[in-house]
Amino acid sequence: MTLDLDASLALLRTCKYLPEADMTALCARVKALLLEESNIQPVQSPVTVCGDIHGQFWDLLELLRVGGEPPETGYVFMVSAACPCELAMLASLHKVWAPSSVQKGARRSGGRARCQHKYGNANVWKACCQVFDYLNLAAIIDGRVLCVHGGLSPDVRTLDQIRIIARAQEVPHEGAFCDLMWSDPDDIETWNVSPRGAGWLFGATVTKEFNQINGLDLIARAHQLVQEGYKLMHDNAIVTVWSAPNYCYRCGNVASIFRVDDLLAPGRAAQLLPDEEHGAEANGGGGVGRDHFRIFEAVPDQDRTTPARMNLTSAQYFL
Ligand SMILES: [Mn+2]
Repeated sequence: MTLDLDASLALLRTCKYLPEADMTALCARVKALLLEESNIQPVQSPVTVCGDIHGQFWDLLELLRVGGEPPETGYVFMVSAACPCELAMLASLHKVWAPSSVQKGARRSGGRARCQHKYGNANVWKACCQVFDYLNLAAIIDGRVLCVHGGLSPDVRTLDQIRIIARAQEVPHEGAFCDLMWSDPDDIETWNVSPRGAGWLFGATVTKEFNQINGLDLIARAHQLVQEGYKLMHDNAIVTVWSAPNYCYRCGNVASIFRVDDLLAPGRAAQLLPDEEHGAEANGGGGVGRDHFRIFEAVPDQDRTTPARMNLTSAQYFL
């Protein structure tokens, strides 16, 4: 059968499940595209970078409203914990529709029962798992901004070391692949154990050295709730982007998306005024300021229907 992408996307946007045949066909199509892609998918600016959305489906629609609709706007999603509806939406944005990149960090857990209940079998669940397994590990924008879900690893010094990781598997419990998914920047110099029990805490020296060795201006990552939606750290060498407003519908935070455009290009950074709040005078992504971030809030309760809440129980695992 032929998959009608426009009709499927229209249905998905009402937060309805696709018929099983359409869902598995969509997953197969996305998997075929992902198979051809690098662990670090090259992306050109202008592009909009998004962090965790955690199954807050109606807020994903709000994100697209604020950020611009694909295919006119390209996206990099540094997601984790996708639910089927959200996954299909992201998947259909990914290449099938727009120059988007959706990264690994998405997990298998927490959707099987729903798929089983809805479809009466695990076929959609299995198809989704295959998409999760083939998602990229990272994206790189104009060769200068690395996008990764978590952060850095003591086992990874160069981008080429990321490019040779065997990614077609569930996230391992340790090692470079695991660290890229779950590490966090911290106010330390080098490395420390992570309270998450997976990945590492890494400091400013680590970030700056990694950027210098690999010719990067900036690392964009997600994975940590930020009340203000984004947070620049390590003298603007790394930024956390958080895109789930009022996380779990109780954290009271705003969300952000990060617009990467030619303002980040070499030579343009110096023309920007320093960002007063974050102090952009230092090295790293010196040209990054608050103008690059769009802040948005959660869709009001009355504008969400029940399916959007279906991921709440699985949303708590790690941020
Ligand atoms: Mn996460």
